[in-house]
Amino acid sequence: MTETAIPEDHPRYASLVTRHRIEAGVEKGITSKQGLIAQGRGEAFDYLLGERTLPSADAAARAAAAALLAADHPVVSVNGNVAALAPAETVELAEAVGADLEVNLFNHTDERVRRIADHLREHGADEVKGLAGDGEIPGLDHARGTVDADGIEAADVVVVPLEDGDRAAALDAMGKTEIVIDLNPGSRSPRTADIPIIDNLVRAVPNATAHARDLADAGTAELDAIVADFDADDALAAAEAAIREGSFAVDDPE
Ligand code: PTJ
Repeated sequence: MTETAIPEDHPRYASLVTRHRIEAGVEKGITSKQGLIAQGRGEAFDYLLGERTLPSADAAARAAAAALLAADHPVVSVNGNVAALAPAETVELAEAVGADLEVNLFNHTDERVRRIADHLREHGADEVKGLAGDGEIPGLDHARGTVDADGIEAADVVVVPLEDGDRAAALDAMGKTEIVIDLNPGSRSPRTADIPIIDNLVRAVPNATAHARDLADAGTAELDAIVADFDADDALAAAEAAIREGSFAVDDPE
């Protein structure tokens, strides 16, 4: 079934569309096969969260927008799942906050970096970093630690959606402000993040963009206050509580 053939009134429409996008991403050579597994894990957590943006995740998206707008050199990192699920929305977020886009892969191949960069350009990006590979994240092996010297290596604030725990920890050790989007509040990467957004990427990215547009005229003091008011531990605890105490309200006819 193609994305357009999925009936919009299907009760699992949003979930089916995201599955289809990941599948198409694998076929196009931009998403790794492991991306299919990551998607399944994410879906399970989204189901437990009620497939909605929690108020705590909305507050995190606002804090993320504020941190990005206040940054000197923000970068949005893009992997194979992000490129497949929300390419245009990711480009829009980067534009709204003045961030660079950089392809940075867990399962790195130059070919996939090139394909993802092309895919992002097809969805409106001008410049996409990640092809130079002349910088590094110290403490990781070569493939996973390779970044652009004038991109992630030089960034002060980095958005790392669906990141693996090792790299999140290594970026943290470099002193960067990390914004992680991940549906699992128990995963190491959101636990390492300064701003964990426990939400589905397909909801979190446009939500952060909407907050960024809303805050476009805010001064540095206001942006800093929004970031300072955000409490990462509270956000993680709120998501965990929603999972543990939630009911199976989502109707799944399959
Ligand atoms: O394209 P590459 O080579 O960089 O590989 C990307 C993946 C995602 C395959 C790689 O980083 C990986 O294997 O990640 P993990 O360790 O499986 O972690 C993925 C995390 O993302 C898990 O905690 C999932 O719950 C979460 N996740 C999956 N889909 C979504 C998500 N979080 C937010 N939105 C989603 N749509």
